[in-house]
Amino acid sequence: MSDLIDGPREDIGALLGIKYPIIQGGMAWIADSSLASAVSNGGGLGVLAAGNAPAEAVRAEIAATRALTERPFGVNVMLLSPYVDEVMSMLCEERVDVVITGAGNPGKYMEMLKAAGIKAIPVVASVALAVRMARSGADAVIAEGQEAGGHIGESTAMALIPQVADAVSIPVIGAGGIADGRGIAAAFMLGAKGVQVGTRFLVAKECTVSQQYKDMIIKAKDTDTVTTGRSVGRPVRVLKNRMTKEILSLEKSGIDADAFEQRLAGTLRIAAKDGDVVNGSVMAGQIAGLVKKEQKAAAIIREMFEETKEIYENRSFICGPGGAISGHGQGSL
Ligand code: TUI
Repeated sequence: MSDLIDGPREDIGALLGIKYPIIQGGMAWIADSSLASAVSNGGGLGVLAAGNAPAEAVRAEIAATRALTERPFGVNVMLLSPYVDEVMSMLCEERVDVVITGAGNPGKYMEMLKAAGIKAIPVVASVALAVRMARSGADAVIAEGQEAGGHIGESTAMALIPQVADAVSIPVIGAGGIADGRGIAAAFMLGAKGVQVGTRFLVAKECTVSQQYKDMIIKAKDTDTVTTGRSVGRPVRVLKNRMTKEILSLEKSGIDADAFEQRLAGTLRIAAKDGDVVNGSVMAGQIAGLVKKEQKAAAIIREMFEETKEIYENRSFICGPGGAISGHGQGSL
């Protein structure tokens, strides 16, 4: 089969030096050299998570990834990290290919990233931030809907992606709720030129997250995620468990932001690394219910784009005889 649909691949493929227009979510405590190199070797853009790690720990992970792949990969910088300044300086020294930012406005780092020749791709949750980022030199933006796992904004992907696509002329990458070819095709239809996928890669064979975390994703159904932290302005989507029950009840009783952060500290690590998915934060997107098995990262990518291609080739938009049910291939109305 030919590789893909021409338009979307050309833009993001040329920009990032990848075959498939797919970026792996840079999930804190999870996205390491094993997962990132597997995704890059599979033709997508693998991404390391800097999370809350100090610069030297991230530098070591970059070296480990470079030993495992010759293809481009990125680093996700979580802007709430206490180490964000030193991590950004180190990334410029290392001249990584791509920096993706999340959970904030990376405006003050844009100039140094550009000067180091690094592609800067902020995650945005609003049109306003997308426009500001485009003006300050971002190479693309990731428009992430609140279907996503982890730290989220308010808008859904369905509403956010087309509005961001209309507002900026740089490429828009869709994210939030995408785990198969239907999600990719939908994001393209909304104006995205590529996608970012997190939850599906959590169950990649090369993903080193705890087996308990993977099993919880595989067993999840559509209604199994919940958003904690809305009351303190830090909304985070996670799978429901004993910990989220307690957190939500603390929020109902009016816990303040500092006490809330203290209660949550370390909970992602214990789920991701120690496998305690009862007391830990099992961050995952609403699409977890669609994710049913472990597969190699390269197989996930191939399968998703085979599905996308199939949808593109068989599209038709009219019901009834001569339309969607019997028609195929032409895409005409
Ligand atoms: O960053 C993420 N997702 C994350 S980071 C993370 S680590 C963490 N651990 C514990 C508590 C909190 C975080 C887990 N998941 N996604 C990217 C993302 N960024 N989604 C939404 C946003 C976003 C939201 C608002 C970006 C910018 C923004 O507004 C900034 C502004 O100033 O306008």
